[in-house]
Amino acid sequence: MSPIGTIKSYPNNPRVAKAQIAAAYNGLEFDVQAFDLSKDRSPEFLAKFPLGKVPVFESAEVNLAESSAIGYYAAALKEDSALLGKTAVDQALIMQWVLFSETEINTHSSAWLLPLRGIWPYLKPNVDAAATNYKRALGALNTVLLTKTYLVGHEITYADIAIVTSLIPAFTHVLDKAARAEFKNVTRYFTTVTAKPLFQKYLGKITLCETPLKFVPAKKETKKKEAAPKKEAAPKKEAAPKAAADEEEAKPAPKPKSKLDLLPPSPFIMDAWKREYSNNDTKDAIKWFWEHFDPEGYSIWKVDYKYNDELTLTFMSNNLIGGFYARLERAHKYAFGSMIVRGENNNNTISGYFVVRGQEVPYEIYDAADFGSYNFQKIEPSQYEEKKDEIFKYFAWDFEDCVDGKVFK
Ligand SMILES: N[C@@H](CCC(=O)N[C@@H](CS)C(=O)NCC(=O)O)C(=O)O
Repeated sequence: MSPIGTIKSYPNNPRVAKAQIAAAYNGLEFDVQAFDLSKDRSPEFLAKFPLGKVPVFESAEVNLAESSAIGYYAAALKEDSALLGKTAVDQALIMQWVLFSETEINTHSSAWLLPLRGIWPYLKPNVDAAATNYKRALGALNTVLLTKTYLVGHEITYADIAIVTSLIPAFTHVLDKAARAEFKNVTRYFTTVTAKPLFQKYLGKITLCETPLKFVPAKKETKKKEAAPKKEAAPKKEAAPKAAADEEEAKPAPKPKSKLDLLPPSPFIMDAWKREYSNNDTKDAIKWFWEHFDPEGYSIWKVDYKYNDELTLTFMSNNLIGGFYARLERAHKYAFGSMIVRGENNNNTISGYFVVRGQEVPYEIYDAADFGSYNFQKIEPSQYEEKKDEIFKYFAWDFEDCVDGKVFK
């Protein structure tokens, strides 16, 4: 079967999945082409699609923007498609839910989640209002779904495809178990519909949110310290950490005493390592590291971002690292980390290594709002030898595909 036309978008966009699922229910498919918002918005593209947003659809017959219209087109291509309802009542109800998915779900979902993900600026009253509005919509949906398996009639329609795909960002990033219990009819509906083969085919495995994303404002001092070295400027060129904070900076709030201060003293001095790393070539610094490292007083962790498949532009991925570090204010004394962005726009990952005081991920790290988005895997001393080369490469940003990164000191 030849595709009905081409959709352009960045990868893993639920708005694209919406159109693909609608097409698949009618035995149709799209050709999907990767689109890089940072460089593909050519004058020709903007002449066809003046809003300049994706997804867009192109075919010999029509050019369309707005994902709901693209999905609708695929649903309407088959005469009498069950997706669009047989009666005027069902057709109107389906339109009601498609509009609801855009105005009451997608709009509030973006305003709630994009600031938490570091993609939009964070303004607390706006984010709080978006969360409230979103939950109001979810509450209404929950009431309707008390007595229904599907939104219109007794089988899947385009209403379900539009609503379920619009729910994905919140179900994966902020609606944890407790929140899902509040909206249990919506949760049952979401899990039932996403388990259907054609949904699974285009949505892949959906991991429901365990720890909701939270925002903790960056402190002035942290922002200054986190200034990232460019790829060309090796991390070692950064200034050594200062012993005392600048007088001009705001005084941090009194810090709670850390359990880590009660650990037996360690011969490995974190500040000495940071100075060594900052002032020397990483090849030399790493020798110092292994000569002085104390595996009883400290531990080493491989860190991977959990949602690498959702990353888009590499500069945004690097901003996420900055956002994570900004929330580790209390960990500076006890941790060192180097996290890098590897790959290219729309196909990149965030990963790195952390060295931390003690044998567990300490409170100073796991309490950070973004901690839930990262997987921390401990490297046992028996694995050090085998991992030495990789650890060096992460500290030195010495990977062919390394595009950017940030060092936590
Ligand atoms: N209602 C539109 C929303 C499209 C949209 O917001 N696209 C975003 C990416 S998900 C975009 O292209 N943003 C780029 C920009 O705002 O310039 C749809 O469903 O297609």
